[in-house]
Amino acid sequence: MAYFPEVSEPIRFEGPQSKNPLAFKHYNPEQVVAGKSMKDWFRFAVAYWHTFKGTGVDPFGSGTANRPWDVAADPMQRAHDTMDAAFEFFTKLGVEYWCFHDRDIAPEGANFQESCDNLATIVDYAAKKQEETGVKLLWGTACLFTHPRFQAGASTNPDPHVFAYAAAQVKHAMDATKKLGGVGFTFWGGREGYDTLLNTRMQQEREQFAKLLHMAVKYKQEIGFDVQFYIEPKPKEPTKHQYDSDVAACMNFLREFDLTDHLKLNIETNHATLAAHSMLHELRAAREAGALGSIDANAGDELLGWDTDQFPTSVYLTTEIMLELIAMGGFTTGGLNFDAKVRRQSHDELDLFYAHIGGMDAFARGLISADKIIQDGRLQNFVDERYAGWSTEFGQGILAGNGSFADCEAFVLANGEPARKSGRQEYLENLINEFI
Ligand code: XUL
Ligand code: CO
Repeated sequence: MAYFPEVSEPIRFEGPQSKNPLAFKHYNPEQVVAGKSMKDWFRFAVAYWHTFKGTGVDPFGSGTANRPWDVAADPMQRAHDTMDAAFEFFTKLGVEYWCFHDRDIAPEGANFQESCDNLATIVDYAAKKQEETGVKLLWGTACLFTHPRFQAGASTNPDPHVFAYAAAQVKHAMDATKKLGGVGFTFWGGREGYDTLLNTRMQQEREQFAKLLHMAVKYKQEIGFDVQFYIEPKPKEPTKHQYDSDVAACMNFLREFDLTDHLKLNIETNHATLAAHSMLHELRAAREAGALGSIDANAGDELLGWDTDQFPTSVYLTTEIMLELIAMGGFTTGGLNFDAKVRRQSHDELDLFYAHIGGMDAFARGLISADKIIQDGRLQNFVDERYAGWSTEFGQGILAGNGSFADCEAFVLANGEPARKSGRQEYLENLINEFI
């Protein structure tokens, strides 16, 4: 059975003149830009949870979405049907990767063992689908935040019984990811934070989180699973304060608990903005720390202070992202995962295509603009010139750690007042706009 009959063949690139809403206007997978094909730059992935399991429910109303694959009475039948719909969608859209939480793809059973069995059954089915289609797994993860047992957190729970549950669940989610050939595994601390400090031992909870991650490192070595772990910063929601609140907090956490060799970061746009940072800031911070692993591509609403997880459509945003990605030389294990959901009123199946096509086209335009900005060279030259003083013997001496207050004083006495130079922000903003 076809779940997307209106899309009879794979979405094709038709070029910027096309008026076909079911065609790419800019994303041309094999087109080479900045030395690599578009598809290799992006490594697009579809997020199983939003696209196939999202219902459109909000705090004021029930689900609105037509999801004909998620209707059978038997939960395992629904899980199989959903997997069919997912692979039909991946292949028609033309993405190479997908991402999932264990509980997105298989339902909780009556007890832990039954949940594990459900997962194993569906993973076998997904493995077959991957083989048939060539679609691959970008990363897997464990859902440690939906079930009521995790109401006070998973690894950061005051009760070690819940910690044990979370760890056991991660073990099986890692097995599932390995079986599906996943190249990454993500830890988003769903409820790893607090609602109130009045009942919380903050430092102990942070230590508990680190202990779980160390167990995961040990386990991946035990099972010979060559996978890249990611931690995904988010400052709040669902908890008031999440411990891995932004890139800086995550880097501090990883250093404090000796985990920097084992985890990179998965940066999400709407999480960056919730943390009162731009996506550019978070990407820059992670990249310059050598820790940028993967990206959850979405966007927030400028006026809403929660995680709206919208599809990215701003070419300015995608240009900034691609400037960072090009500077990094592209992903190794990571990719652009559309951790984004269609709006509640966009309730039919076609909206899922429009949303992803729009996101992919926005990134294609961002890549092309970013490449032009780099080719043009004026932006880079401006920055190089701005910092030129640090290339002198005096500047280099300070950076090498050989400077002293006495040297600085002598320099000022010899050279007098520093000349001020304009930061030229408006000039640079205009320059960027030349290419967008
Ligand atoms: C939640 C979020 C998650 C993670 C995976 O805000 O981004 O979907 O990406 O658990
Ligand atoms: Co995410």
